[in-house]
Parts: sequence; C-alpha cells; structure tokens
Amino acid sequence: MSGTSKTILLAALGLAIVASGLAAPALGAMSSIGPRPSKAVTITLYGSFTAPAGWGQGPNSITEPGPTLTVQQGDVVTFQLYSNDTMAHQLIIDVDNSHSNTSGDGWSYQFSSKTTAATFTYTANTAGTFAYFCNIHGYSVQRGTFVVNAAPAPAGDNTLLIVGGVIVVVVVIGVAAAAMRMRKKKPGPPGP
Ligand SMILES: [Cu+2]
Repeated sequence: MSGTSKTILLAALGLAIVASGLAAPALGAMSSIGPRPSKAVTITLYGSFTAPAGWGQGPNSITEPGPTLTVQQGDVVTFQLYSNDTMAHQLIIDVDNSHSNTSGDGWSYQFSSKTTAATFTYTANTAGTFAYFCNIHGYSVQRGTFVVNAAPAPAGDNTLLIVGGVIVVVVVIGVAAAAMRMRKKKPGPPGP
C-alpha cells in the first residue's frame, strides 16, 4: 500500500471513529423522549350504603365489591362522584392498601347528591393495584379495585438506537470497501 492511500485510509478510519463517537451521544439525547403526556380520564362512580351497599358506575347499578377501575400511569383522573342513596360518602384511593385512610392516600371530599356530581381529581403517578373504598362506611362495606398500569417505555427509543447503529455499520463497511479497492490497485509482486 502506498503512503498516500495509507494516509487516506487512516484519515477515513479516524473520521468514522469520530463520527460514531459523535453520533452516539446525539442519538442518546434525541431518544430521551419524556414520559407519555398525561391523559385526562373521567370516571363516574356512585356510592351507596343503603342496601345494596357498594359502588357502581351508573345510578342504581351498585355492586359490592364495586367495578374494577383501570387507568394508565400518569393519567389525570377526574372522578364524578354521586351518592346513590343520598347518604354522605367519601372516596379513598388506598395507595398503601391499608384499607384505612392513611397519609399518602388520595381522598375526595364528602359527597351526598344523586344528581349533582362532586368532582375529585387524582393523578395516577403510582403504578400498581390498589383498593378504593368509602371512608365513612369502610372498606368492608364499600370497596373496589383501582388498577394503574405502568407507563410503557417511550416509543422510538429503540428505533433511534437501531438507526444510529446501522449508520455506524454502513460507515465502517464503506471504509473497509475503500481500503480493499485501494489494495486491489496495488500491483502484485513480480512473477518468477
Ligand atoms: Cu359510604
């Protein structure tokens, strides 16, 4: 290999290494997409202590336990709360599953109207399966399950890394091909 082609090859290899070194952090920054934007979710819930006690998602559709409520992590959940029996109820989102109203749980104000919703907003930051219950009548009488599905990994993360990897591989193959072409141009050793 001549001195010139060797220099070009080394320069190309150096450029490829520098390019891949620059591409990695750039792609890393591009792929650091934040969590999925919070979604507003509305859940209607009727509470009742008068038989049948429990919860329902419509008037006079009370069951015990009440319906399982499912949201996605990060959702901003607005509960529309009604009292099916016009008694006062209070919704607790039982984040520590203690079946009692403890620090860190979500809680609504008391509500007692069957026709006018009391709103309570709960941001589902913690993924998991939790209980919900009425703070006034207790877990054993008015309860249900509240599921917060963990937020999926942001889409596009892997795609960008794969694209970056392909670019680096293409550059390396191109450099290798150029080097081989240069080698072929070099005349072989003289025959016997
Ligand atoms: Cu109640």
